[in-house]
Amino acid sequence: MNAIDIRSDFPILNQKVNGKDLIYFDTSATSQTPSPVIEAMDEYYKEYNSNVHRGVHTLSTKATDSYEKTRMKVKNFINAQYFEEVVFTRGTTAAINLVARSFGDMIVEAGDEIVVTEMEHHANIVPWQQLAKRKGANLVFVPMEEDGTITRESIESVVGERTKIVAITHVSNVLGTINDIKEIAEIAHSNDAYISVDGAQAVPHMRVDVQDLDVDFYAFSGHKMLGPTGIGVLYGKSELLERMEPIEYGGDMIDFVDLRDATWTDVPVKFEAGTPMIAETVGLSAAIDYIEEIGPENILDFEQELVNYAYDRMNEVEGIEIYGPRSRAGLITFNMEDVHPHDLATVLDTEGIAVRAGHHCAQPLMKWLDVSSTARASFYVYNNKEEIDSFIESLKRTKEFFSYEF
Ligand code: C6P
Repeated sequence: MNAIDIRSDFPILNQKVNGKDLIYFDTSATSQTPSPVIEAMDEYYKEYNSNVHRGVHTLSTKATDSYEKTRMKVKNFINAQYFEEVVFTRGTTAAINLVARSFGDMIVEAGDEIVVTEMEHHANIVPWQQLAKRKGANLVFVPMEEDGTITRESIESVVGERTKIVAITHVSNVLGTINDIKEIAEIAHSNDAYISVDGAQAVPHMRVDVQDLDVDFYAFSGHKMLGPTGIGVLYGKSELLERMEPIEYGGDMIDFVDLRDATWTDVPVKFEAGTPMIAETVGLSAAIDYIEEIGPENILDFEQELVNYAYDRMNEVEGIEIYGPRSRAGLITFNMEDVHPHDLATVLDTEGIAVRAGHHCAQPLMKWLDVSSTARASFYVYNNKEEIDSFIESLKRTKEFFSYEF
C-alpha cells in the first residue's frame, strides 16, 4: 500500500481542527470519502441524474444501467452466486430489520429460539428482540469468554433443535472481536438453523466471501467502507429471498395494482420500494473499486500493523484499560482511569484527534463490561503510525492533566 498516495485521496484529512492537523480515528462510526467516490457522485448529478427502472429516455437508461451494474459489482465483491441476491438498503440497520421482519416473521414460532450475543450492536439485537416478542420466541445469548471472544463450545452450548436463527456480528464495533463466521454457520446449519450476519465492521476491512462463509444473510453499510451514507446491502440466499414477503410497498417493487390487492415484482427489486438510493449506488460502486485496487487483504494487514502498534504503545500510558481480545480488528476501545470518556474525547478533540466516546450503540455490551461508556479509536487505510504517536502523547498529557492535584 502506498500510504502517502492513499492519504492524498482524502481531501477532508488535509485540514486543521482546533489549530492542529486532523487525526481521524473514528472510522468505525463512519469512514472518510476518497476523491474518486466524491467525483463519481458529482458526475452522476452533473450528467445523468434521473430515476431508475422507470423512464425510457437516455438519462434514465444510463442511471438504471449504472444502478444495476453496481449490483453486479457488489455481487462480485462479496462473491454472491447471483446478482439477485444483492438487495440495496439504507444501511446495515435497515438490512437486518428486513431480515427480522420478513424472514423472521415467516419462520419463527412460539417457543423457538433466536441465538444472539451480548457483543451485538443495537441494530443486531433490537430487531430480534421485537421478533421474539411478536412471536413468543426466546432470545438466547452465547456465553462469552472473559476477553470478549466466543468459542466453538460456547456456540454449540446454545444452538440446538429449538434454534431457528443465529444472528451474530462478524466484527464487534466495540471489542474488535473477529468471529469465526464459517464455523458458526456450520454449527447453525447442522442444527437446521439459519444464520444472519452483521458485517458492518467486517466488509470494509477484510475479504468477505458469502459463499465460502455459507451464510444465509449478510448485511453491511456503504458509509463505513469509503462510500456515502444512506446505502447498504443485504445479501440473502436467493431461495430464501424468493420466499420472503416485502415489508415496504410502492414504487419499483410493484408488479400490478388493483383496487383491493397488488402483486410484487421479482427479487431483489421486490425489497426496494420507492425511488432507491441512486447516487449512493454510484458512490458505493466507486468505493468498491477503490477497495479492490488496494486489495481487502492488504487493508487487513495494514490495519493489523496499526492496531498492534497502537495497542502496545497504549500500554505505556498509565491507567489505560483496553477492552476486548489481543487479536482484534483495527479498533481499540478503552477507558482512562479517573477520566470520563466524554472528557477524554473532548480533550483529544482540542488536539485535533477525533475518537468516539459513549456506549457505541451496544448498551448490553457496556453492561457486560461493567462500564457506562468508553472511548474508542478506530483505524483505516488513511491512518498511519505518526498519528498514533501523536495520539499516545495526547493521552499521556490528558492523564497528567487529570492527575494534577490542585
Ligand atoms: N456502528 C459505530 O460507531 P448503520 O448505522 O445501519 O450504517 O450501521 C449500524 C451498525 C450495525 N452493526 C455494527 C456492528 C455497527 O458497528 C453499526 C454502526 C457505528 O460503531 C455507529 S453506532
